[in-house]
Amino acid sequence: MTDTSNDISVGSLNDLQNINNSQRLNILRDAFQAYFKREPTFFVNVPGRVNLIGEHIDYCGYPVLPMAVEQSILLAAAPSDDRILHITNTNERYKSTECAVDAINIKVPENAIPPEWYNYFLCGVKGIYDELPNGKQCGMYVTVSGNIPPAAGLSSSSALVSAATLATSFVNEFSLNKTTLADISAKCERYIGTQGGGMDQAIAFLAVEGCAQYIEWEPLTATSTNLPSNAYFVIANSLTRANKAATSDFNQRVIECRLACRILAKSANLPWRELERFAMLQKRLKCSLADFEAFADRILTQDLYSRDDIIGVLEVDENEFENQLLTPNTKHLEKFKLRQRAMHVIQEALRVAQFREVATKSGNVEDLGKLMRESHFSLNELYECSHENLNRLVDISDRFGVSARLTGAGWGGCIVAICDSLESSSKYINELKEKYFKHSPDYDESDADNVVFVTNPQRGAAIYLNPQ
Ligand code: ADP
Ligand code: NG1
Repeated sequence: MTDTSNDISVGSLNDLQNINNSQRLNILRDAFQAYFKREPTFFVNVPGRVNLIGEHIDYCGYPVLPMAVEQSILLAAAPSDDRILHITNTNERYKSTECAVDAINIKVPENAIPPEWYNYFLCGVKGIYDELPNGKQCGMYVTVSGNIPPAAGLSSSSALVSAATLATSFVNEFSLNKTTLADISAKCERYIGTQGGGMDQAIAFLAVEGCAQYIEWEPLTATSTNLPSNAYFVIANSLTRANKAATSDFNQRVIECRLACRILAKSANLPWRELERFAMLQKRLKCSLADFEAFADRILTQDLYSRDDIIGVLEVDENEFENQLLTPNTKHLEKFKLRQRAMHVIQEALRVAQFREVATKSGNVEDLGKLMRESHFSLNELYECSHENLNRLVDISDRFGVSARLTGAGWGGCIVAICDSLESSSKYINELKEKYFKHSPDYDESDADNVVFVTNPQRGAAIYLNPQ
């Protein structure tokens, strides 16, 4: 079933049984009934995603190419008339909580401690409440069941935020289309502290079964992109977790890109305070990506910029620098790598364009693999967001003749690899098991299919009604 309309699809429980294993659905339903002593009135399913190429460029305004994966956040819900959010999880590692609708307080993490899981849910709720007139917010009973590996670059957090946004809009009878929900979900996930670009929430809502999506910004659009029929994408989880909200690594990269962009804009005599995304600046300069790269290469000459260097170039005072140009969790930074980050972003944007061209024209898997390999190299060297375990997985793949790259934010998490047949993908998976997973203390063979697997593009978020 393809769903290309901008309206959220509302299906039946039968439809949901077809896309989810019934055991998972039964466990969720039983958990909801046992906890709340009532039936859920509806379910929401939101997929995780794998980004094929275009890493760390969404927040710079450049297009990306993700697809939705089979793993999802599935939740059961019903409206409550006590104006309280009752939030539970089928996994007992995630503690239950309650929160009055007018007392939502999202806890932004400090000192490398990841936020409690329900803060992501509350981000989504708040995102919708912000749009509703005061006093109109309805409460909800919710039980969440997730099987996207958390903190692994497959976007478990955004699937959770997006599921909360969708469930909250539904119980409040506040009908929104997919692009609006994706925009709201991207904005409200920033309440957790990370300055993401919107790719995860966009694919969560706009994914179409059977194809990847070419996602562009301002305005948000998703164009279905067919992948070569002999291309098989394998995801392998390094089993190294990286919670993005617990450290300043992610926001540091966002800030470095914004500062680099502002310095380029100032050097071009443009109103640099209005220009924080490379793509906006490139548009203002009316130049090609290749010319923009040459411009950045000419202006951003230092390997390392100090605070004083940047303050001097931008002619701002310490106060404006710290309070307008940094985020709360990047105020401590002393050194910035502007040149390297800019080069990665512009070159990665070029690779996305080339990947899309190859995918839709010649369909040559080897050429696609080469671009993925270059992407990983750049993420490791210029963007410094890889991890030794991701590099090991990519090296093992390379030696086996398979191209792979880290996917998602990095610093741990998953790689995505491209194989040219189903047979070669299963040989490759065996190779990874032999050379990597069997040596990993965190590998549980009984869970192998969730750790290293072939993935196919799935549909986006949907609501499923439970007949009463
Ligand atoms: P990812 O790359 O998976 O999006 P993040 O670090 O951004 O990684 O977010 C991971 C966090 O999302 C987890 O630490 C947890 O708080 C939350 N999360 C993910 N999956 C679930 C789930 N099934 N139930 C509850 N919370 C979840
Ligand atoms: P993950 O891997 O889900 O943390 C993050 C950002 C994306 C994008 C990628 C890197 C969030 C919610 N997501 O993804 O917007 O920038 O990193 O390409 O911040």
